[in-house]
Amino acid sequence: MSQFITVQVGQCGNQIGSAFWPLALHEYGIQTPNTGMNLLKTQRNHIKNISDLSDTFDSFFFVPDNPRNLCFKSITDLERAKVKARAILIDMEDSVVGELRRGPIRNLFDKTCIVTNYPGSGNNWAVGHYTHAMEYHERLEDTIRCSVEKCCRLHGFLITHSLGGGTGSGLGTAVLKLLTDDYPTVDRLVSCVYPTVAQDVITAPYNALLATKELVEHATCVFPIENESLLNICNTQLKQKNNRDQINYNSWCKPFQDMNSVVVNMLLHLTSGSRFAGSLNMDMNEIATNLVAYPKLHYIFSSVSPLSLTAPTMCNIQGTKLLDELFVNAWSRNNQLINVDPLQRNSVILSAAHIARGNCSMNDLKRNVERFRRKVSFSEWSKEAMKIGLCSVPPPGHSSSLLCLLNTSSMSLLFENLVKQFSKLYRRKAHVYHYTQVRGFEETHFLESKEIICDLIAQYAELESEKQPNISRLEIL
Ligand SMILES: Nc1nc2c(ncn2[C@@H]2O[C@H](COP(=O)(O)OP(=O)(O)OP(=O)(O)O)[C@@H](O)[C@H]2O)c(=O)[nH]1
Ligand SMILES: [Mg+2]
Repeated sequence: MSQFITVQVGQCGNQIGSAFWPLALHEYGIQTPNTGMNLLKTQRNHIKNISDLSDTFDSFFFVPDNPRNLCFKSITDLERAKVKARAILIDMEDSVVGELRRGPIRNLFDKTCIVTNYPGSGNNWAVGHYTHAMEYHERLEDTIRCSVEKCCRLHGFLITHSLGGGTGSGLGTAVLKLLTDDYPTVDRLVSCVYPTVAQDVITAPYNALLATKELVEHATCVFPIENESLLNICNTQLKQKNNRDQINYNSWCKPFQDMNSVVVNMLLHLTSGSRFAGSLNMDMNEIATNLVAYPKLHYIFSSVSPLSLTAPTMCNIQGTKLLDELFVNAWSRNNQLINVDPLQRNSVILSAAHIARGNCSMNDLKRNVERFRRKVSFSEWSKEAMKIGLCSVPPPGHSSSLLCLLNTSSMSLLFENLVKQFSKLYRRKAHVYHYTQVRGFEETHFLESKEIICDLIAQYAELESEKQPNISRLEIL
């Protein structure tokens, strides 16, 4: 089984990490205190079917001496065996990482894999990318090397961060560059949170634009997430629970814990085929090869079904109709982690993947994939470009689930909005001096970044213009 090292950077990256580790443990039937997740019995039943747990557990966790016949049921068992998460925690302020350090899973983190400072990067990409990256370069290199040395089948780095602030976006992309230089053959899989249009960080358009240029140049695959989409998901879930009157989340009142759980479920699903055995599993290395046709067009749309927030409730999906509904939901706007529309008239799909977990047969997958093919337009050369995966172990609390991944030209909208928000600020050179006074940063960085993103927009437009006319309609005529 492949191994992954998660690199969580900045407040958002570490808050996603705080949600990630309890849920990851839960996937292996291990309960963590104070998480409200009590579905161990059902999950243990699945785990019983996994022939070699030590192998699958090894993907996210380092077990010294890796004894045979592992039987971890609680955090205490893990502590006794000195198990450590394959995680690197980086933040230039200490609050979120400090909470993890004091929390119930504190002993899961190797102290040498924590890099913090005070008081942060002040929402300034340049401070994170130059000032902190220069100061911490050696320390970061050593920390990463120590984690890599504990892996024997390292497949990828899983990077989580936001692009709106200074540390996640600036230092996060400096770490990405470092990984490219030091480990060019190891995948760099990035899940990054794009800020909402109603900004909670005024300089977010600058930070997001500068970081996006780095992601385009250095990541293997990017799974962009928009806070606006996460908010919609949370509000829809609330509506379904009839709690609507009590709270209505908006850009100013964000339920980060719930929002982050949606991201974590996507990441756990994404890596499930590399962590659990199964003849129809889709490994992470297949994802990059199959979904990325051109190196820079590596932004991948994702949507998941069913959606679950902090505490999953057992949801047993059985029968063809309900399984088909799982697919319909995954294709609906309500379940998308990013607000672009792959079904819109002009957009083309360059490649697609459907990964199912749990109680879903090959026939179910094939039937639904055919339905999907009729709904969307593929580019002329990618009509058959549909990858499917089937992992036998479902996520905790569900009997089956689905992740839909698309490389779609509709991603262009994300970049167009980014350029629009950036230009609004940059036209008046507002806040620019904060960046130019940072050693290493040149004002030309802004326009270079914009140019690279505009080039992506042009590439997507070219692919859309190559779209073939609808042959079946012409034949009827
Ligand atoms: N989804 C999600 N978004 C978050 C979370 N925390 C912060 N954000 C968003 O991330 C952006 C701010 O980035 P942060 O991660 O707080 O900043 P940072 O990387 O710590 O950088 P500095 O604080 O400037 O050093 C804003 O758009 C926030 O709405 C979180 O836990 N989840
Ligand atoms: Mg911060």
